[in-house]
Amino acid sequence: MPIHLSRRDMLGLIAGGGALAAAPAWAVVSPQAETPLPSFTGPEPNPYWNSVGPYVTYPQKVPLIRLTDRPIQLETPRRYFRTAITPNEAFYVRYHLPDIPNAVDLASWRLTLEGNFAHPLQLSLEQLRKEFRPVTIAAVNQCSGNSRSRFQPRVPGGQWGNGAMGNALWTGVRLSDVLKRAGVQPGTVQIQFEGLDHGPGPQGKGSNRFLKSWNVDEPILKEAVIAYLMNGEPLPMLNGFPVRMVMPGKFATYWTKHLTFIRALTTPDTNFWMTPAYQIPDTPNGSTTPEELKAGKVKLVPIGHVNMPVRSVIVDPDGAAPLLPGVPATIRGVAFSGQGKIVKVDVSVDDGKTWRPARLGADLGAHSFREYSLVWTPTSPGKHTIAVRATDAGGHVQPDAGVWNAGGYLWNKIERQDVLVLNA
Ligand SMILES: Nc1nc2c(c(=O)[nH]1)N[C@H]1C(S)=C(S)[C@@H](COP(=O)(O)O)O[C@H]1N2
Ligand SMILES: [Mo]
Repeated sequence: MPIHLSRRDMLGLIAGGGALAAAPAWAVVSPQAETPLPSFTGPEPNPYWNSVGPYVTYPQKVPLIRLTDRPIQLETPRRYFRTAITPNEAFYVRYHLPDIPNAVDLASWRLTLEGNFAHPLQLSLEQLRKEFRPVTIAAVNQCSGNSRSRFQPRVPGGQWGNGAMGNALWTGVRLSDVLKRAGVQPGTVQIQFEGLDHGPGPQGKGSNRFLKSWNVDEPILKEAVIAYLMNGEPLPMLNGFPVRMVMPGKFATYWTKHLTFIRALTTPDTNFWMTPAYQIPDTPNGSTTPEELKAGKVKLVPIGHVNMPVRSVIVDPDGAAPLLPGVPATIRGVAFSGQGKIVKVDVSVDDGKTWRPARLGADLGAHSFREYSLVWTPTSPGKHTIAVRATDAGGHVQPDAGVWNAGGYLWNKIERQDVLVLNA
């Protein structure tokens, strides 16, 4: 049975109440989960928007598309991207280690700041809420490997469709305020983040804790938020209850869930999850070729060196039903960028030959999803290919070529959707 927590239970918890006494019961598996799945999901001739796994219900979640169970990886179905804010219960889930908390006792839980600080701290959730100024920001959390199933040639790793992303209003405290109170001492080179999950990672790599670190002078540390609310509610357990890091503009691998340890390090972090994992080619767009890689010509850097490239997705029409000539259809979806707010979204109904500007939805801030829409009244019957192309304030425009790198990261090629228009 899934965990059922009423909103009151959760609000009670966040007010500093007792344990989250949830049964460690896990997935409710739908019958089709045992059926073998196709191993190839795209991109040609007809890509699936999502990955092809079964719909499975986990605690506090609507049915999501399961890639793996240990560690848990769940993708958000396409229809939830019609709106700029992704509902908590539909927000995707990604872990690296199998042993994850399904209960956190807030009476004893503390955010611990240790290492090279002048005043090591142990902060309760109550203290975080009361003793630091709250801030709220809309920001997209996107997995580095979102859309990895589109890569050609294909690369190992979770074969995500486009749904390893979500946008929420995150409320919490500035990391910099907490660091200031602890007093980062001279000699600190990096700040490290760790959550409550553990368990064997890739064999023999010392990867049994998911550790991520930033250089101490990295500007993102000034913007980062330690979030205790997601869309105004306590975070779902699977999205990092009680607090998680929010690193606006950066890929989600740095958005540590169940954040419990912040360390001031005096030597750089070389753990598996910093290197070799989550490294990208130090090339324009992080792109390379299998040949260059094999020849050992490619310098790799942590994916934290870059912000998320501009991209957009088509949600409607989804090609499931034909359109009718003379009947208006709304083309819509969301666009976002880690490199400046979305200023323009263009739509094509002729496979990218000609473009027209879409209407943009509300501006929720530079790091948010932005809705776009365009009403199209098809006139000629037959197959039509819709394409969507976003532009950000930094002048970056989505490319019409896919990147390639061994991690399957940074996908932002212009998306297409085929639709059939019937005879009148
Ligand atoms: N504690 C912890 N935090 C983590 C991870 C993890 O495995 N453990 N994975 C990271 C990665 S790679 C991603 S894509 C996001 C996923 O966030 P979500 O599960 O809330 O969607 O969490 C990040 N934070
Ligand atoms: Mo990720």
